[in-house]
Amino acid sequence: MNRLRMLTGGESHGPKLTTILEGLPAGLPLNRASIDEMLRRRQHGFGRGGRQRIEHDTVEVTGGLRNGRTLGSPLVMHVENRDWANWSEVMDPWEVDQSKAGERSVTRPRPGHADYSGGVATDQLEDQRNVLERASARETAARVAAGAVCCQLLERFGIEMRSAVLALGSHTILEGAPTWEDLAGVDPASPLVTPRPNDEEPLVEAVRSVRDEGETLGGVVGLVVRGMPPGLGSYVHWDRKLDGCLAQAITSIPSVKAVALGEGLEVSRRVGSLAHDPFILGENGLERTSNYAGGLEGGVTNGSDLVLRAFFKPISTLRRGLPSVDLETGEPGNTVWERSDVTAIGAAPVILESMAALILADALLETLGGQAIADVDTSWETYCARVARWWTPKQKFQ
Ligand code: EPS
Repeated sequence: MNRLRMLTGGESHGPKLTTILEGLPAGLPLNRASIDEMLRRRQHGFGRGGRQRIEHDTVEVTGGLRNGRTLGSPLVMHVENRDWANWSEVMDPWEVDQSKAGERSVTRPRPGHADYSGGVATDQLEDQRNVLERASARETAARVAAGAVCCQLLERFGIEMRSAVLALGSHTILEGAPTWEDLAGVDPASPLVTPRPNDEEPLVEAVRSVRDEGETLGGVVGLVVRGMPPGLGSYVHWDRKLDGCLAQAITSIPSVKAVALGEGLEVSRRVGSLAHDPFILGENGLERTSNYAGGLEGGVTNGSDLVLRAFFKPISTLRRGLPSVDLETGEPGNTVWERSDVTAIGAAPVILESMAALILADALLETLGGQAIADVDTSWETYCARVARWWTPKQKFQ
């Protein structure tokens, strides 16, 4: 990212998670309820573990904001870990209660988690809790706080998002890349946040059945962004191409093992004439008869809806355990289960929105420049005027 920087800190069972988001223009009004609403959506979903009954994630801001407007200084946000109260003796930053630490220590790495690989990297294999506390997907709460802020910046310029669970395990609700209209029916309060809330019962049943077997499930999540102007990103350098930046941000979400841009998976099996999006001159300027590219060509937005899918592996903490080796004794043994989600797929749509919003807000600010929101607004008007012959914004900002 060239304009924004996001850093998160904190462990899953530490006192709190912290996000620092730097590079926002000064004077941007922020709505606290919208941030809390996205944090609430991240806690949602049928199949989540007991932790979500303990936590009530809300944002606390300690820097970079005054009277509801950004100051241009780093925005510092926190999300409290209520579960800290149950872990303070073994997670104390200065002095861990050694009589209790042993029963919480982890010596058999869970396949699929960072326990082994992260333990090797940081020489912490003797107690992999030192790794898993940070590698836990709880960290996504800190990302969602930043993503929610970025969404508010994008909304100012008429850029909106829709996201949903498209598949859970082998149950597919929506095949292929979603369109904006496909995701119109999403009810964020439905058990599994699919585009067809009335058809979710078999999915709920699937979660119940794998839960009874001590198993876990992953799935596919789709995102459509409407209102992105053409010309954001760059075709010039590999590390500035927007498709590459989005793919990096999205594959960094815990459990994501693949990402598809537009109909990237499907077009790989077609001939060229059925894989690209013809231009036509329509009523609203330059239009396309399809959107296989998912709004990105050459690493640059093309004015079509931005479409992507993320593929989540099943949660790697299984109640039934997975074969492992105790690295202290060298003895084989199954992984230990404490508590975990059967599936966290219900949380995935808002996490996907958040990471995409971060990258897209960065791209927008890079193109528009400006340290004051008034200058960003002026630059937006100039930009829209320049591309007006080809593209019209969905809505004008106030
Ligand atoms: C999570 C909190 C964690 C896990 C889950 C996500 O809490 P705990 O470890 O206390 O149960 O439920 O983390 C993982 C899925 C993972 O693989 O680490 C949360 O708040 O999202």
